[in-house]
Amino acid sequence: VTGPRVAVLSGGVGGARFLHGLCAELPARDVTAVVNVGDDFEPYGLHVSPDLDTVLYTLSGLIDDERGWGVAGDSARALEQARRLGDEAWFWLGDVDLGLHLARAALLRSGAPLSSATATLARRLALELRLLPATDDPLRTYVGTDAGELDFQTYFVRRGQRDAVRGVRLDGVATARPAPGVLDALGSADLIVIAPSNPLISIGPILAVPGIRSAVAARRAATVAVSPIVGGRALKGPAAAMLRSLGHEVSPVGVARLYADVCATLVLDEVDDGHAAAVEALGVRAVVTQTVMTGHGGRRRLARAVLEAGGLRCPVAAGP
Ligand code: FO1
Repeated sequence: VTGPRVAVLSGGVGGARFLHGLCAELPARDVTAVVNVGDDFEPYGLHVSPDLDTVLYTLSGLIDDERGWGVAGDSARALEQARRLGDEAWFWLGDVDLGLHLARAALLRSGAPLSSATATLARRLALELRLLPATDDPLRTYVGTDAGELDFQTYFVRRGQRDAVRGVRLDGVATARPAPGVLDALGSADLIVIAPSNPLISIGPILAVPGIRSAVAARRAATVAVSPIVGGRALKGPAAAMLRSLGHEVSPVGVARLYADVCATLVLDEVDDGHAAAVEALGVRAVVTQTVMTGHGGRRRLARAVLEAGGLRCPVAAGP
């Protein structure tokens, strides 16, 4: 017997935490995550896929919950040695995380596309959800700033998000193809969820892969988005500043405008109750609930609220 199938478009921390709650509410094998790869980066000759790895580490319990990325308690002996040997090593890769990257590098070098390397890593970490990169093709986010155009990790990590964002360019997007399984998952899901991730640099690059936005739009009635903006702020990351500097309203209304063609429902936080009418005026149903994922209970609560907003009842008894 299979339960409802859910496909989730996800970036890093917010999406991973939502997926963690969802996989406690539904059998994880019925969940497919379609994950942003625009942040991917090749330091030290390795392929780092931060959003995929944040999902892998969050769902396997290895995550450093405070930072939201990397492995809890990881050491940095390899990186320190690289620095002693003259490498700037500004991108932090812990020793345990480095181990995952060595395994991924071996899989990719043997000819596996990113999607099958990811499936292998997920299986080896005993994850049951289906974890898909949005695309196997190179798609890289570049950020236009007053200091020039920067690759995403130079903007995000090296320069600490200090530059005002004037534009976002997705290199390679025109020829990127959805990874195997993505369009099938979107077409056959009972519910599609757009996780509370940055609409511009996490969800944007997924929807921009030719074929994905139209596949979600074709399932608009079955798609529920969760606003990552709560009370005029992003819970994590630069979404608020980025929306503002690119001329979007920093509220669930601004989010609803970006998603109005792909989702029929937006879940927004109680503190934004006053925005519900303006969201609905855009033709998007507003569901108001507590969206802040405090602790594992908060992740599960949000997952249940989203399943309910999507018209699905949870087969698993409501937990804490
Ligand atoms: N974020 C940082 O702020 N500094 C880092 O040195 C850093 C290293 C890193 C390594 C692996 C990984 O999976 C994520 C890492 N992140 C780091 C986070 C990452 O850059 C961002 O969280 C995402 O790209 C934004 O979604």
